[in-house]
Amino acid sequence: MIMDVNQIKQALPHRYPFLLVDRIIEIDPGKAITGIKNVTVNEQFFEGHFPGKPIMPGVLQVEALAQAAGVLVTNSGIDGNMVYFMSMDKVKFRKPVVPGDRLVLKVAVSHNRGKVWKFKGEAFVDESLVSEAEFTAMVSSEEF
Ligand code: BDE
Repeated sequence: MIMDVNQIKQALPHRYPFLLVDRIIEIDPGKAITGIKNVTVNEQFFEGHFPGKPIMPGVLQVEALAQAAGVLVTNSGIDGNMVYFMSMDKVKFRKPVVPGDRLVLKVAVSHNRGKVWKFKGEAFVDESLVSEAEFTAMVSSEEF
């Protein structure tokens, strides 16, 4: 394990019920990161999505990928930075994610020119790709 949840909370401002990364298991600083989100039956969103048919919202899977990207930026040797997500493209939700699934969040930097960073994110359960997205963030120490 590279980062536990307390270390992740030092890197990200997100908190319950919106912190969606439990653990970081691999980092290639400035290049790639692998995080884990353990999906439990007790997730607040399962109350409403959907009653009697718990499925993790795909938009929260891409949020989890974006959070993992945020941790990657904070581990890239530039400190005091904020990460502002600006766009997502080529988003695909391929399989339902259900209670008990272990989401493996893989994010790689695909472009980094100054403040503009682009990422490719893929979420897996076991060996299956369940969702994916490309997304862009502005990295800056200034307020947006
Ligand atoms: C979601 C994302 C990617 N691939 C498949 C799915 C999926 O199976 N969604 N299913 C939603 C769903 C919602 C309700 Br309400 C329902 O009664 C049932 Br039967 C469903 O499959």
